[in-house]
Amino acid sequence: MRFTPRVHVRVPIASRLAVLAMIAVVASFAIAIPACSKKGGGNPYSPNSMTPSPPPPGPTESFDSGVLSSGSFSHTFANAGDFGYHCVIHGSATGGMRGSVHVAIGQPASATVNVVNFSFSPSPANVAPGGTVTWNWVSGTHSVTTP
Ligand SMILES: [Cu+2]
Repeated sequence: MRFTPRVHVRVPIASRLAVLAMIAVVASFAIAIPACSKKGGGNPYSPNSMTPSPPPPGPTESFDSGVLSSGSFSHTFANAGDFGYHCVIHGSATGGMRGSVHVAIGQPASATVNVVNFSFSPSPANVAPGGTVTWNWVSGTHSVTTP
């Protein structure tokens, strides 16, 4: 028969209660961690749900060449962003004859877009903030119009 030594240590009741209190605190932190989170700055979630909030509205540009069959139209873009436009005869904000302008730092100060064959070429046109886009009517009767 083997002899297994046992060591009995008496732990005061106050120490036992302190350990139980620490366990309770750690458990409550674990419960408080939300089920979803996102790294990075800002709070992308609505206060009372885990549904992402819609992005804040960006800068807008408003321009309208009117319906033209020849000549040109220019617009200067103050802010960076992506701006769509369309022809009021052959397109809309969501379909048909549409184009876009990409305004970003590092792009050229000006761009030229041909209005030809029921399309805008190139699209997107790229310019820097403060840059000007000029549309040249090559064929057909069209407009350059923001929604
Ligand atoms: Cu058109």
